[in-house]
Amino acid sequence: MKIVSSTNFDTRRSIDSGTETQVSAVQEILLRVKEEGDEAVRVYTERFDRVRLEQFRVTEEEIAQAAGQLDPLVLEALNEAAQNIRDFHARQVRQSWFTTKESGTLLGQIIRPLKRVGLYVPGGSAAYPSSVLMNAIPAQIAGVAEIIIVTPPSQDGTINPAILAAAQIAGVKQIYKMGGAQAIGALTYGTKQVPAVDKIVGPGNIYVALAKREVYGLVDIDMVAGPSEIVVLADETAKPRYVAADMLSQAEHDPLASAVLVTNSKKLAEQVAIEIERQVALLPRREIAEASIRNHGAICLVDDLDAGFNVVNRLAPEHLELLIENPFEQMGKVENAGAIFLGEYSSEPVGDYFAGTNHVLPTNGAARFASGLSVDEFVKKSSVVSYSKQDLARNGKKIMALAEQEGLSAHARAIEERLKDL
Ligand code: HSO
Ligand code: ZN
Repeated sequence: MKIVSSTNFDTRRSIDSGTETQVSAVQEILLRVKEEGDEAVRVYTERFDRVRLEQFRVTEEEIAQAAGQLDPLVLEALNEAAQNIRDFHARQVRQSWFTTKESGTLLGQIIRPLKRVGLYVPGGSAAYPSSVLMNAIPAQIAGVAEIIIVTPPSQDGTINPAILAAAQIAGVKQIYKMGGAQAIGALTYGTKQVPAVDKIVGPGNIYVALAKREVYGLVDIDMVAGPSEIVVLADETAKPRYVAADMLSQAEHDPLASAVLVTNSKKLAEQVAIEIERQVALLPRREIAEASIRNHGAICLVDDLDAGFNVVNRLAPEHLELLIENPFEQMGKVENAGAIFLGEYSSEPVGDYFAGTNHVLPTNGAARFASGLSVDEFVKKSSVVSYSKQDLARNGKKIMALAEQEGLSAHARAIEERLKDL
């Protein structure tokens, strides 16, 4: 693994915005689903997932049977993780508020949940039950009345039991066997079998991402998450074994994932490079992890920790581990990071699966301006004004002046009509 002493390197990747062929294929699928509903979804499911389905909805029996097919420890872990995620996200709930002035005017903000949310869950090897919990539970805590999962079926028309079990634990009962752009179309426009939603969240392949981009505005969407990233900021007190293992934990996600060590210790840098080579060879997903480390991995040697924090803030990583002597004293120096993990027992997978924090986080430098998935993404706010007679009498002329200045005299007149009576 390369050790770079320059602090100029960047891990930012360009965002895949699809080829023209992909974009027009997605547009055509969306249009057909809009016009033909379930029948179009049926045709595309047959073409892409190689199974013909009359009913898309997963039955209650199918959901109920799923848990029994899982290792009991996995089931127990999913249940406990779900509770931790609930506890963490319950603290994010914000209250509606009202404030009254002495003049009698009342202002406020009402927070209401979205009514219906669609959650896309990828199929195949990227079907993560943990992601079902991470997306569904914040929606539920926000008070979303209907959460709908769409996920592509396998060729025999079944759904991965771990996905169904996670959905059941999260309390999601509406699950539809459909994937790709056709599922995004069904959620956006609604079909006889699938109700239209207000927002679509969850990761997917390029077709799903392009379809979400196309329908944005008709429905809301979450951000489009890129490949996983980890930055470890470590000093000489860090254990090279841990640093390497944590970097590889994210490298195994994707050949495009990025794992970076930033350290002021030359010795640690050298030891981690050796450890990564040793550990990567032992991984079942070795090829993926190796490609990630080769193309998007780096060890960055800095003069001191302050220089290290500068690099971290420039990278604005999705995940940041602080494996340094007094992480709490230094944490304030982190300006940009999706999630911060402090101390040697806070290995990133703790957060990926279990601690309760969300693992849907801003990637590709977006931590400069964006945050991880939270309850906030499933609510909307209405502002409230109840203006008093006294305030209108006092401020009516000012409002009229602003309206006239913008050339909007009907606005001014609406105020004037009332001023006549005051
Ligand atoms: N680290 C991934 C989430 C994940 N890890 C799911 C395991 N399963 C992106 O934050
Ligand atoms: Zn992960």
